[in-house]
Parts: sequence; C-alpha cells; structure tokens
Amino acid sequence: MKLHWSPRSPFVRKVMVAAHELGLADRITTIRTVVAMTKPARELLQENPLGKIPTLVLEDGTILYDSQVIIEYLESLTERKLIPPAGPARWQELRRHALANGFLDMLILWRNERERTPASQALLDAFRLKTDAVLPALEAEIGDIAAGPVGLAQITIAIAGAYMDFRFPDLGWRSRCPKLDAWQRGFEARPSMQATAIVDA
Ligand SMILES: N[C@@H](CCC(=O)N[C@@H](CS)C(=O)NCC(=O)O)C(=O)O
Repeated sequence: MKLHWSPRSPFVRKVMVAAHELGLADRITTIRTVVAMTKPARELLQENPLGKIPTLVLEDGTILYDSQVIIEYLESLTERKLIPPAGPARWQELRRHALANGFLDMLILWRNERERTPASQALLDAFRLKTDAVLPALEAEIGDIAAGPVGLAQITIAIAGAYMDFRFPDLGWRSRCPKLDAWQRGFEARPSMQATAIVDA
C-alpha cells in the first residue's frame, strides 16, 4: 500500500506510529507529497478531494483517508487493537482521541493564522484560550490514559505533544503539564516514535 506522506505532517506521523505499533510499517511505501492549505496539491485532489495527507492507496486502488480511517483499516489487518472493540472503553478511547485530534487540528489552524498578515487577533485569542483549556484537561487525564494499553488516544496525544515542541516551543507546555511531560518522555522512547521523528525537510 502507498501512503501520501511528508516528514513534517503530524497526521502522517500519527498513521506511521500506529503502523509501527501494529507491526505493519514495512508494508507501507511512502510517497513524498507536498501539501499546504494555500497551495492544494492538484494530483492529490484526484485521490483525495480534500487535498490532505495522510491518504492511503491500497493495492486494489481503494483510497482511504483520514488518519483515523486509515488506522482503523490497518488495525483490521492485525490481531493487535488500538481501539477497544466495544463497551465504555471504546467510547472513552474515541473521546480522548477526539480531544487530542481536535487539538492538533486547531494547532495547525493556529500556525497558519499566525503566519498570515494581518492575522485575526480574535482567532489567535480563541486558539490560546482553547489551548489553555485543553492542556489542563490532558494533564488531569493522562494518569488514567497511561494506565491503559497503547492505543489511538495515546498515539494522538504524543503526536500533539511532539508537534507543540516542533511548532509551538513558546507555549511551554512541558513545564505547565509535568505529568504529561513525564508520560511523553516515556512514549517518545518507543521504537514507533523513534522511527518517525519529524524532519523539517
Ligand atoms: N483530519 C485529517 C487532517 C489531515 C491534515 O490536516 N493534514 C494536513 C497536513 S498535517 C494537510 O494535508 N493539509 C493540507 C490542507 O489542509 O490543504 C486527518 O486526520 O488525516
């Protein structure tokens, strides 16, 4: 299978970390695809009309996006699960994933906005206010989250943490969230994270 990929994309990294955790990384061929919200990649639009990466192309031509759908597909190829199949644990995992994933979406919008001239101060303020709500929420929950197996939520939280280090060092999230910081350090030592480090290339 082929994955539209970039070394800087946190959502691509999320998929690749999941693929490593599931033991499937060597079945994925990466295709370097350059995307930007202001410059849609025209060739990619034919496979994913949203023009976003990650986009996965299967051997039979089936196309899958977005990152959660791709991860659920990868999961279907293995016994190992990243999302509990049923019950309260499933809803908890999906809700925690939605928190981290929505946060990541917002960080990307924030980065775009702060590079725009003139930026909307109302949007910048709203992004900061939401970040000031999300970080304590993650800090409060990380103990319970860490007590469970590695899954979709843990992977996405770690990707959001690494993305903040990469694009928002000024947020100082690690000193604001000591429990999250300690957990992140442990998670970053996993081979799946080591094999997928973000490269600014
Ligand atoms: N919800 C999507 C988000 C993917 C996304 O935002 N990807 C960014 C790169 S990290 C992208 O392709 N941006 C180009 C664009 O929005 O036009 C997912 O989970 O896969």
